[in-house]
Amino acid sequence: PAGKIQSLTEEERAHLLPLLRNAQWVEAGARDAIYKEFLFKDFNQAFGFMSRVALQAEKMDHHPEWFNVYNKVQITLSTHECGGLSQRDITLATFIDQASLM
Ligand code: H2B
Repeated sequence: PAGKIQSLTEEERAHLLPLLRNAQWVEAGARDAIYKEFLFKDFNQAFGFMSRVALQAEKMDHHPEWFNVYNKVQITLSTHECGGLSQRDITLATFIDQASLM
């Protein structure tokens, strides 16, 4: 990947975090990260979702931290390279929300 990944600026956060909160993403406790829980009908639906996200994560070279039990998927997004939230997390969160509706 070309260039250093920058953490979101205060201005970007002020704009983006309310939009993410509207979509049920929350700031993840002590870390500069965002978190959301997804519930599906069953494991098959949950794993189909995870498969779509996994393919996109590989394309982006940006990967979720996630935990799955049956129909529940808990996801945390942050960028290791900048030690916090970057535009990549916002892009992946937007994809994940779309993928959860398919
Ligand atoms: N995923 C996330 N969420 N943050 C990163 O900083 C990151 C990643 N870096 N996936 C990538 C892979 C890096 O480790 C590899 C070597 O490109």
